[in-house]
Amino acid sequence: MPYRAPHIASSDITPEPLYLKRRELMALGAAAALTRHAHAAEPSGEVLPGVKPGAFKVDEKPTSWDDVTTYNNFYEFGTGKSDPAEYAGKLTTRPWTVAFDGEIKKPFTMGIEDILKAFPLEERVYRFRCVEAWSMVIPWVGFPLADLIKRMEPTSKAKFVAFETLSNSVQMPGQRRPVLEWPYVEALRMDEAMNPLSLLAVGLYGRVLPNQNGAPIRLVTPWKYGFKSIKSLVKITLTEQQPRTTWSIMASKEYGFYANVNPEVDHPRWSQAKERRIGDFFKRKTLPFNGYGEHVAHLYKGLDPAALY
Ligand SMILES: Nc1nc2c(c(=O)[nH]1)N[C@H]1C(S)=C(S)[C@@H](COP(=O)(O)O)O[C@H]1N2
Ligand SMILES: [Mo]
Repeated sequence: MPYRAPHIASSDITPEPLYLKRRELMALGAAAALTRHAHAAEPSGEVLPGVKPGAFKVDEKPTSWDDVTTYNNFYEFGTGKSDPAEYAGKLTTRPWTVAFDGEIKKPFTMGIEDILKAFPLEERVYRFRCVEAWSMVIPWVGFPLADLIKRMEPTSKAKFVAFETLSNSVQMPGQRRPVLEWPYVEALRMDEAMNPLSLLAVGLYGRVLPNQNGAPIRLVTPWKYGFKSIKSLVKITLTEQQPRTTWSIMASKEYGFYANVNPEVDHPRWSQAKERRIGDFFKRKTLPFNGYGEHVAHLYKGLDPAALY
């Protein structure tokens, strides 16, 4: 039987009678959600000091703290949407060290506290579109990836930026199962990484990033599908060759290197034309580059758009 990647939009594969049942269930779920939101949790956790308003802020209602922190993809803690919130408490994020190496002047490491001191933090409210056709609006706290890359002092051979998540099957029980090849790895082309939109996030809603969202530091590239936004980073490497990336290793026909949000290029198993904004009932149209085309479309001039999924 051919391998079926676990990234599945269930409404697109469920047979019709079951789907109708699901819709009834969803109506019940919506009623439950209303009750839940009547006393919805306020943002919690340690407040990050000195956060300035940032350059990019979409004028759309942010997704609730509850939804952003309980509906997650973080397969190191299980493949269910509630698994990361349930199990990521085991992750130890202090002390935490990130290694910088590859095509740079001299390899070095930095502790998370020093990273927080070295880079001024700003808030950016970004749209976030998962390849599974759901989306959120998230008020991140972080700093531009470009600032960190400048500090790495790239050599002239540095063409790509590779990212690696922590490898620790004691703290990350999902890594005991071969759901993906571990550790999770992702990468950007150097000009994508240097684009002002590329963010290293350390917080949410003005608070320290919850573990389930990729503490203590994760990438956010809002014009790309969510899987590019790799969590809990321990290593950043500049390379000359295009690095391997987790989802393209897993299912190369379904997930490419660029992973730019494109409503016109369907996933082989479902449409990417629309998305469900978490918290909304009706679907909305997905925008090219997730609405960030004016900032990033120039990066892909001359490349076949179908090759950019
Ligand atoms: N290490 C790691 N990073 C990851 C993932 C993962 O499973 N492991 N899932 C990706 C996917 S598919 C999405 S949609 C986003 C989800 O981020 P969020 O839970 O903060 O919304 O994280 C991405 N980064
Ligand atoms: Mo995703």
